[in-house]
Parts: sequence; C-alpha cells; structure tokens
Amino acid sequence: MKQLACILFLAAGSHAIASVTGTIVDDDGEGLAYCVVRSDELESRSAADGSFSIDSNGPGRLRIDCRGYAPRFIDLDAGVTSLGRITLKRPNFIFLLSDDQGWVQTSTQMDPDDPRTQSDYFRTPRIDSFFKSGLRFVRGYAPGTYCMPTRRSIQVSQSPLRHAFSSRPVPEWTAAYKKLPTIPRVLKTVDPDYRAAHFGKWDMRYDDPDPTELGYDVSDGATGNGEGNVGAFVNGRLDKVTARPASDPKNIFDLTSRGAAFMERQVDAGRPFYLQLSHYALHLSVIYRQESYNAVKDWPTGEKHYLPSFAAMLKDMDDGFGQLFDKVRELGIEDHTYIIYMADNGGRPTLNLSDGASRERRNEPLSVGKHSIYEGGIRVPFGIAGPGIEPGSFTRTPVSGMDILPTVADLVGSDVELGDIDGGSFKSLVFQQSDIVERPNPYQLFHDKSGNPKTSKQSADSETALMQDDYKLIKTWRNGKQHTVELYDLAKDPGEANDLAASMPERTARMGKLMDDYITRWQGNVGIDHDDWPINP
Ligand SMILES: [Ca+2]
Repeated sequence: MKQLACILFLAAGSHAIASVTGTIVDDDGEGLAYCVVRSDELESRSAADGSFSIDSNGPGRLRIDCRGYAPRFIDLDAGVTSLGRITLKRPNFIFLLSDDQGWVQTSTQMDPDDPRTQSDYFRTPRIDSFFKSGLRFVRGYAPGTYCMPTRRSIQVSQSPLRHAFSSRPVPEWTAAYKKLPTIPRVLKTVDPDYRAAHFGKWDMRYDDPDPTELGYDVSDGATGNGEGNVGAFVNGRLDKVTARPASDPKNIFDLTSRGAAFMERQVDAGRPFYLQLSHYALHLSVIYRQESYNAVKDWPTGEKHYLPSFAAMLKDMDDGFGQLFDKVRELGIEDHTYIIYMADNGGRPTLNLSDGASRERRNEPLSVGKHSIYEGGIRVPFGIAGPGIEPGSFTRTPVSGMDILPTVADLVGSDVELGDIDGGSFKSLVFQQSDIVERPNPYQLFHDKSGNPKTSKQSADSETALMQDDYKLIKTWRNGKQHTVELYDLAKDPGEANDLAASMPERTARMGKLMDDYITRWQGNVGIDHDDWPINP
C-alpha cells in the first residue's frame, strides 16, 4: 500500500476563511486523483496523491465526486482545518423488478400534476418512502409489454425488436446474445471485486440463457414464469384465477431474505455488489398473507382498485421491499448504495378473481394494459434512490429499462465499449445536471409481438412505438406489412385518446421513417413467423 503524506496546512489569516485539507483514498488506501471537491460555490481538485485543499468559511458541507465512486458528503464543523483521510467507495446497486405492476398501482402519485396517477385503494408506504427519498420518473417505461422481452432487453440495453421471440430456440441467436456486455460484466471489468446476484424470476424463456452465462456469480438459475405461483396449483395445474392466502406469498420473503444475506456477505468481505431481485409478485395468481388481507379489507375501496386480495399481495411485496431497505440501513451502506425500482410491464387490464371480476379501469388514466404497446402496457413505476440524489425529485424526461445498463456503467465510471445499445445513461437526470438523456438514436423504440386482439386496439400481429419529444408514433403490422399508424401527444393526452396522425402528417411521416429505418437496420421481424430471424442481437 502506498504511504501517503498527510498534509496539514492551515491558511490562517485575518479573515474567517480557512483552508480545509484532506486526502481522498479508495478502499485500499490508494490516493484518488482529480476528484472534485465542492464547498458552496468553491471548487477544488485532488492532486495525484489524493490530497486536496479548499477554502471554507466555517460550517458547511463538502461534496466530493470521484469518477466511478459514490459521491461523499462531509459536514464541516467550525474551526476544522484537516479532515485527514476520506475513503470513497464503489457504489453498490440494488435493482428491484416487480412483475405486472401498473403505473398507478402504488400510493405514490406518479405525475405531480395529475391526481389520477396513483391508486385509489392500494397503500404502499415503503414504495412511497422510496420515491420520497429519491428521483421518480414520470415517464418510466418497461422495454417490453410482457415479462420475457423486458428481461432480455434490460440485461443488454437493446429493444425487444432486435430479440428473437420464438417458441423454438434459435441457437445462433442465443450464442450471440450471451456474448454481449451485461450489467455484471461491465461492473467486473471496472473492478473485479464486484459480485452480482440474481434472485427470483429470470424468465428469458425458450432458449433460457442462464444468469451465470451473462456474468452473475449467484442466482436461482434460469427460473421461469411459474415458480412464484407456488401454492396456486390446483390438481397439478396452475390456477391463474386463484386468490388465496399463503405463508410466503409469491416467495416474496424468501427472495428478500436471500437478497439480504447476499448483501451481508459482500459487505463482510468488503466487496461492492449488484443485486437484482426479480419478484414473482404481482403476476397472475393472487397470493397473500392472511394477516395482510385482514389489514387491507377495511380500507376504503376505490373505483379503479377495490380487490382486497390484490391489495394484500401488493402490501406483502411492499413489506418485502421495506425489509430490504431496512437491511441496507442496518448494514450502514446507504451512503454508497443505489436502489433502482421498476416493473417489467404494465398492469393486467383485468383480473378475473373469485372475489370479483375486475373492471377495465386498473390502469387509468392510461389505456389498455399488459401485452399492449399503449401506455398502459409499458409505462410503469420507475425510480432511483441513493447518494447525491435529491429526495422527492421527479423528471418528465422519458427513460426505460434499456437505460439501466449504460447508467450503471456511467455511475461506476466505466470505459467498457457497450456496443450497439439502444439505451443511454440517465445519470445527468439523477444528479439534476441536465434534462437530456443521450442515446445512440434520438428517440426510444418499443415493440410488442403479441398482437393480442384483447389488448391491441388494432388486432394486429405486432405493434411498434417510437417516442420522440412528447410524441408517440404507433404502427401496427399484419402479415409483415404496415397495418395502421397512430400519433399521440403524451403531454396532453397520456390516455392516447386523440389520434393526431391525420392532422400532423409531416411529423407522422418523419417519425414513421425513423421507425422504418430502425427496423431495416436490425432486420426486425414485425411478423409472427420468426423462422428467418437474423442473428445480430
Ligand atoms: Ca410481467
């Protein structure tokens, strides 16, 4: 270990302003060069050995930023002139992915200007406190309209249009996919001490690339869609409309305790980590703890949301989130841990449960829901909390799960070549340095191949959306050919009720060409016959 000279320097003068000195080091005690030290309006940089000196006029707060490390905040007491050695740490990342949770299925009002954008029944106090402690994305999007495409997209920052959707494995495609940069690989390239875990629902489906094949050290394997519905099997078959109590509904608390144990192991070993907890809740069968049901059944019900069984399951997941947040605090790592939370797709439009067939209003003011490219299918609860993030902040700049890989890479100071990704880093939003996310393409593109007539307004084979500024263009496809085109102004019309395609032909054509060019570039198959799928993920 390099020995660093401890510089004690006091610029005492006739004024109250004095120099405060210190030395910034990493976990191994090595000096960190060129870190930015800020005190009020003043700014200084650390020297090659990590030492710095900055003027201060008494009590205040120092902020230290060093590329690849969590920012550090130090309160200055009056008269302090030397801070000694200040250790900066690599950031930890916790990614909480919920399943089938609609944008308005929390008790946080997602759009501060629109009181309709929260549940009128459900209560999620721990999710609310998460959003109050960090940044929420008013326009946060899942990459796909259902489980599998979103999960494939997040790991590699690519739109689902570039991914194989086949009931048959596509071996060449899978081999190419497995070689791509992923979140664990990027972190380990920056610092080989990083450890990565995936617990819960993996659901890459069909060819099932295993988490370890994408760089995870610990995982539950290539888990599918159904395991979290344990307790919901009737006569050996998954009962999709069951609502019933269980001691560990959707494995929420098992996942949480194993995630907590993983974090504790890494903290004990002095290693930074990435932990992804992919919850089985709130997917399909509605399983809950009886005590949660008893707690929620007397809450006043709403017009959109009124099923106590679903409210109880959501309460259980919220409690699980809370247990994990408490563990972060107990381990004393909140000052260098980022927590990202989002859902894998929007809420199901209806739930045909034994305690009442639900109405088609579960995602209002958004339209439709899961399996649809309309807002109800892809706009989801999405936020980030951690060091340096303004509590209770929000942004209207749209982001998606495809942005997580480049954002994590940016937060850890990575120079790793991420290849032909579709996402961009939202670090500048996180620290309120700008309201722009730079991506390889000046738009965001989403794709859904399910063509479910119940959830597509146009009963098509597949649907593609391109978002630019406040506008969203939707094309649907039939037999590989364009079927319909629609245009919406999401700032004025988040429910996508007023189609502007006819009244704004120039914008419609311009955005339509961007979409067509993207599809051509990636040989995107907009049909449902995928035998000729290109091998270029
Ligand atoms: Ca899902």
